[in-house]
Amino acid sequence: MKPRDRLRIAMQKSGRLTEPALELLKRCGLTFRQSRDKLFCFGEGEPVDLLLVRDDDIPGLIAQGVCELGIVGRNVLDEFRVTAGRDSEPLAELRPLGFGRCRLSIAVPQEFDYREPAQLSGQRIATSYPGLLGAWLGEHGVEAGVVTLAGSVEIAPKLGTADAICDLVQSGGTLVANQLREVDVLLDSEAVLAGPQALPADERGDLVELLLKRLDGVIQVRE
Ligand code: PRT
Ligand code: ZN
Repeated sequence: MKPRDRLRIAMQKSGRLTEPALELLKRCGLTFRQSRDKLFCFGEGEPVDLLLVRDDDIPGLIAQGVCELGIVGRNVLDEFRVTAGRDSEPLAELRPLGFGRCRLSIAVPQEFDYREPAQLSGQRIATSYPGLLGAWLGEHGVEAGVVTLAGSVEIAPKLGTADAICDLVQSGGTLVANQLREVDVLLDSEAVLAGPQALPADERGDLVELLLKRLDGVIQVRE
């Protein structure tokens, strides 16, 4: 790929992380001219541009070198890290960002008397995170069926397509509404700044260093 002298940051186009991510970048002194299609935003002060994409695409875009940094949930970053092939560029969590907090948890129907992971043996578990769930089941020596769903995971037990679920939980309201109970936490998540393990050895690497310094200042003030 041709070297670039401007830095690219990928972030969610429209969703829970969009507003807080834009706010954080603004506080780091970055402002953007919004383009009409809103996929690419040109940075006005520093040579830093934004790519507005689906959150699921962010780790792959960093791994391919399309952008240097991404703001994404740890849940999405770690799922990519668990499932990416060995040839894929290894990614790093550079900073936790303190917003978008949630947990990736196992939840079971209210009547399931859950005490330990071993009880999931032979059960079907619906999730959008087959990599992280598979790793957790492996750690606990549990062999279960993993049913991968893109969305609406919480209704799978009611539909009879799964016995339990592994999904993101924040307030717990969605679980209650579906007569489910959170019983084990696989991952504590929040938005993170993701990047490649090895930063580019050119101006873009220097820009990342500058941005990290500003970010640390902003996060310190907020704490
Ligand atoms: O379109 P795109 O693919 O970009 O968006 P998306 O729909 O995949 O993502 P979005 O905007 O829903 O979430 C983006 C990120 O926000 C996630 O990857 C998490 O890192 C973080 N986050 C924080 C959450 C939640 N809280 C959350 N509560 N993501 C999803 N939820 C969902 C959860 O899946 C469940 O359906 O909200 C429901 C549970 O919420 P409670 O409050 O009822 O427990
Ligand atoms: Zn998504």
